[in-house]
Amino acid sequence: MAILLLLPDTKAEQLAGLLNKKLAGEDIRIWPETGRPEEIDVAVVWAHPHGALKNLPNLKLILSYGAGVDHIFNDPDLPVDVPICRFVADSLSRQMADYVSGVILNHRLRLIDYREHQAAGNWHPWMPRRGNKVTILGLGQLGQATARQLNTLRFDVTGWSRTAKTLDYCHTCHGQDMLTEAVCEADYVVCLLPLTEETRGILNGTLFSAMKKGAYLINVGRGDHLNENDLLDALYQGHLGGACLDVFSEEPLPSVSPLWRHPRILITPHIASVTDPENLADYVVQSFNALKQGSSLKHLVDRQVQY
Ligand code: NDP
Ligand code: OXD
Repeated sequence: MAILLLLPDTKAEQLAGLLNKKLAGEDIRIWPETGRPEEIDVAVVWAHPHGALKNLPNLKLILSYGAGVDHIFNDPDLPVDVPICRFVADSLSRQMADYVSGVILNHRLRLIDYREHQAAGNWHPWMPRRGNKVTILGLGQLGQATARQLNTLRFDVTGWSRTAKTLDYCHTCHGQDMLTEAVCEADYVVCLLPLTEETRGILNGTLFSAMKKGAYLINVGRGDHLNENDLLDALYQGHLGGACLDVFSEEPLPSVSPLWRHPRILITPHIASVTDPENLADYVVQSFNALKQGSSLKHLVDRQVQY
């Protein structure tokens, strides 16, 4: 059984080093040094070259290097019957909850505004912003961890999902019919949805009009959830108060993008929650062993709904 790593940058070498220790004696290969394609059973992928998986005739499992799997479904030649599993870890949930809480507290306390005042030597105290209602679009692994943390910080949290849920730390609603209701009273709207056919472009002018004047948007889902021009319009018209964006349709964000220079947009380079290679290696080992032993795989993706 061989594991093929199809990962960008230095991720493949790093993961191969860890797997060679944790799975001593197993056959770990780094794309494009595939060797005999029929020997590959497992592929660990992040934004892999399209078509690369279809040439692996005995592939039994595709593992995503991250929580999102939209990069896998983007491949028009994705093998149709190979199970896909995605990375789920406490470290990812914790980082995301910290990031979103940090952005909200930063905005609420106006820390960025004070930094500008500091540069001008301007002593000017403000009261913290009052709004404490947060709506999280997406109540999965990351959305729930974020909702739980914001609840402990005494925010009033609402979560929106595809299917109904009852949670003791946030109000819940679900389905397209309840989207307006979910966002209309929020001071902060956080997108923690997976990118699917249903969610692409969901952060658009219609949603922004349903949001309260002055509300703040945080997009940590995917760049293609957001219509950037609609966001710029909503900010220009003074309807939205500001936005924090961690993900973009094109990454790195091109230097010509007007988002870079907007005074009410905070940009971070897709770092809200980063895969820890050590945790990921443990997950690959666990999945590889489950496959070998014929036991059930964890964090299987439902191809019907694409997450
Ligand atoms: P999960 O699959 O655990 O949760 C997805 C949530 O979205 C679920 O609550 C699901 O509803 C909901 N959802 C899906 N489709 C719809 C829909 N059409 N309408 C309403 N709700 C919907 O994902 P994670 O929480 O693990 O991750 C979410 C996303 O975060 C990833 O897909 C990725 O894009 C992004 N991400 C970003 C990172 C960053 O650094 N910026 C890092 C990691 C992930 P239900 O519960 O009913 O199924
Ligand atoms: C992920 C990401 O999906 O880093 O894990 O965006």
